[in-house]
Amino acid sequence: MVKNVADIRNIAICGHGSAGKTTLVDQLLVEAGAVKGNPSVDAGTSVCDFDEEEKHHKHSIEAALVHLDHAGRHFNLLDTPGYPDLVGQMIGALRAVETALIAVDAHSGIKVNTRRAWAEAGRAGCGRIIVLTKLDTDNIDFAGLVASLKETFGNGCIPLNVPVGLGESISGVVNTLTIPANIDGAVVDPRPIHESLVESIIEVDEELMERYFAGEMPSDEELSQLMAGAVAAGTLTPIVCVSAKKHVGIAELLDLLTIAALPPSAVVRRATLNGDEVTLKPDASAPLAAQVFKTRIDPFVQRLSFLRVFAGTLKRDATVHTADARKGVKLGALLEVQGGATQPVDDAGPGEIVAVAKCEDLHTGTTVGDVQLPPITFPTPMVGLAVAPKNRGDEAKLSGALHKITEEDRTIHLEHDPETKEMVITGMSELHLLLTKEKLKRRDHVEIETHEPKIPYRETVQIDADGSYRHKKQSGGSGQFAEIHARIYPFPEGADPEQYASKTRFPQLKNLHYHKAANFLWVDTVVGGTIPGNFMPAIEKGFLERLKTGVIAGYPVQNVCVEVYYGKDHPVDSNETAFRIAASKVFAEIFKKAKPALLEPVVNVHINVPADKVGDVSSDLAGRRGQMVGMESFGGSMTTVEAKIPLAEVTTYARILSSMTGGQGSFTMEFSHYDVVPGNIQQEVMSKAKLKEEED
Ligand SMILES: Nc1nc2c(ncn2[C@@H]2O[C@H](COP(=O)(O)OP(=O)(O)O)[C@@H](O)[C@H]2O)c(=O)[nH]1
Ligand SMILES: [Mg+2]
Repeated sequence: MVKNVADIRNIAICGHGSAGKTTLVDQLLVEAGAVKGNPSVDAGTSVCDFDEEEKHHKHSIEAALVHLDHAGRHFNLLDTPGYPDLVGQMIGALRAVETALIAVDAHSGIKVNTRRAWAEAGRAGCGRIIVLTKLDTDNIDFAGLVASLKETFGNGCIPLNVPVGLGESISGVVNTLTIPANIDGAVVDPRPIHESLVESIIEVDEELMERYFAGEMPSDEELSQLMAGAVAAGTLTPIVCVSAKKHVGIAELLDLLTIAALPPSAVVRRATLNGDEVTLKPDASAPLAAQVFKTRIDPFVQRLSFLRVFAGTLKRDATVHTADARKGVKLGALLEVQGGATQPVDDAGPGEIVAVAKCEDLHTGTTVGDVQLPPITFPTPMVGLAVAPKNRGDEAKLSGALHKITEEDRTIHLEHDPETKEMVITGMSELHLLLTKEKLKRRDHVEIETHEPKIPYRETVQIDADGSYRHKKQSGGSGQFAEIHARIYPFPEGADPEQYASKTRFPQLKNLHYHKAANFLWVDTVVGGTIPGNFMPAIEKGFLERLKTGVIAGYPVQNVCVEVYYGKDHPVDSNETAFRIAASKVFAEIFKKAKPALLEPVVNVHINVPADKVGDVSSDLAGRRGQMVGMESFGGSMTTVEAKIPLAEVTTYARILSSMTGGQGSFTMEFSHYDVVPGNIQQEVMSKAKLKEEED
């Protein structure tokens, strides 16, 4: 039997690492009677951190799904890892829920990943609730914390309860919606909070607002009913207080989630059907629309695909339609998931989250049903490592294991470098790659060797140049002959190829060919058939080969335009191979003349550090060719420094930052743009490439 969609609440628990998210979820399960015993992250008995890697590291690595029932509601909770490098797990989880419960450690306050969670939740259209955790720890400035939350995330951030006692002496919480008679020991007065709470809630109901300003107080009942609407609209971001360790505020949090978390119908889900946009109805009898938001590959049950149903009903053993597979996909069993445990179910209706085992046709992002849900966009990883198995003969095993990992983690990319014949894995950071390496060893039993992170440089030109190449070969019977004259130009990023290749620039323009991925344009302005038109495809082939292998240091070429304007052929000896070779050679020839340069990726970094370390961090950044963009402080003792910096300078930044800040700093980075590498560094990269060539 499918569950009543109005009773379902799907919540992702997000926020910075070590904020106490997993401990909180464990305690919510205990409170609701969904699990027995007293699970603990530290003891390795957590319901959510059940994976071997997680037990080993004592923190979450993957998003974990659990469920509980409370006050007539069915809650699905997705506990996500808090490390910025593992943000892919959070992004997938947010697709499956309507509410993000953002954990903020009351002791250390807002951190980089708190803001990331806030932003990603907003992008996913989720309502946001903040939970202040670890209120039993020392040195907590409750009022200051609330003020900094308001400052950072807006005035809608209002406590739904306040602690009674702080630190060791915390003994409970006092509700600010229904204020009890006895408020002794509350760390701040709940009454003024009540007022702003009421005002933020009634903002979503005009009639109530009129009554309120006419002097009539809405009832607590009325306010409770509107609360989820206010969270959905963003006029209210409830702040709820807990100490999971002391099990304080847990029952109250469950009650508050019951009224403040969004039901599935509160988030409008759009999809496309045959190119038209449609709105999905969370109706069990509607056509099926579900999406895989996470894939887990388990040593025992093998592949588990986690699906969120948005419309219609998913049935066990059904054959379903997916956009990627041409034929129907047979599903097999449906599983209800409680951490590491699963239980078969017959069906899953709108709002529900289930897993499907061993279905190779389902991948993270796959839509199940006739419609197409928007893809889940994961950040592009930037830090690469060349990998090889430690034991010769493990190549196939390694390649299989790596494919599994890229299925599970969309922020790990895998490439074969055609140049070096190496396998390169790219991840979010050095730490992320290290976790991957450990997983390969422990789970898949393959040990790997890695080389220094590889920077994805690009080659380009900075001025125009002109040149020619004659390919001539006499071998036995027929020979080979082709001659090409060409010019090269820097082709700006974002330029429109049609506009660029105008008749004013190229009066004899016959044809243009544009390759978007490399931003490469080439034009044919040959007059009088000095190169017969039928060789043009071979010339293009030669260019494209050269584009991939580069000219000066073995990196792909981008942002150039080549004009082929003259040539010669031979009635017998000219053939496609000859023109292909000549094209590749003339390309290298003119490229070298055109002031070639290396381009390097530059990343945007947000670095969160204790305020007294800002000086150290910024002078270190300057030494790494970094450019400060700004600085922000959100109350508390932490400051966020924003900078642009070449990727090559930050491949091991996690380690550097940690030693500079005694482990208190954290950072996120994302790709910004490509920029020209300074001359001395270019020389270094080029001579390394040369050495490599000589070795081979
Ligand atoms: N003092 C205190 N410690 C806590 C509390 N909640 C969690 N912790 C500890 O903080 C550490 C990180 O907790 P965990 O739940 O794994 O955090 P997560 O990374 O946000 O999932 C563990 O050592 C927990 O025992 C709390 O309420 N009070
Ligand atoms: Mg955790």
